[in-house]
Amino acid sequence: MNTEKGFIFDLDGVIVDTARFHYLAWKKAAAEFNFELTHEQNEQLKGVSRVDSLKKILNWANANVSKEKFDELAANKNADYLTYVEKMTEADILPGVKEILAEIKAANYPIALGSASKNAPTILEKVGIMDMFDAIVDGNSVSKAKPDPEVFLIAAKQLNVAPENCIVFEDAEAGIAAANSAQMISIGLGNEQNLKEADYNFSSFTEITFNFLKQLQPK
Ligand code: B16
Ligand code: MG
Repeated sequence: MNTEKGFIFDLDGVIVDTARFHYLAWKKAAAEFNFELTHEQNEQLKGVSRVDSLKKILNWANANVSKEKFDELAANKNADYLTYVEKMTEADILPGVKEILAEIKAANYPIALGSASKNAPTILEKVGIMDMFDAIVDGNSVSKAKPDPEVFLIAAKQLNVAPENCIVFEDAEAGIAAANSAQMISIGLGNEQNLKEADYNFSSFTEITFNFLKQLQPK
């Protein structure tokens, strides 16, 4: 393995577009306490853990629920979300992702997943790219959510690559903040306006060449 560099991929919004499924499922959950979740609010839930997402929604709704109801809302939301995940296939992988993963792998650099999602392994299996990853660090293995750098630091450790030599792909502001505070090279994917703190910005993997990634140096 060439540990001069390591590559860490976020999942939702980077490898697959599951934000729309989260939105549909949260919308249904919020309707239970008569709150209409907007698209703009959903944007703020990107990269945020399930529990913290529900806390934010309840806060926006000015709603208070018991611990039991909170757990029930979160469980129902996840069950609903999984009905969408169940239908995912390889075709749901975002453009350019498989190509870049293959090039990184062919050059023998290690690859990790660094996601807030507890459903990450299920999703990677569904879309058929689990075997591309040397390490999976997800919502099941971290105690501190992004923007804390924990998820990416654990990933770097598992890849046996120094944090400053890791390159992180992220679509969320909290994820870019986490990568920067881990001293890693951050690449923002998607709306540049929301990801101003990223070291580099691209709208999609189809714009990123392997040569560009290969020449990146620690900041
Ligand atoms: P789950 P990422 C994040 O994944 C999503 O962006 C966020 O919207 C979601 O609430 C979170 O995972 C938790 O997901 O309910 O599946 O555990 O972008 O960090 O890959
Ligand atoms: Mg994301």
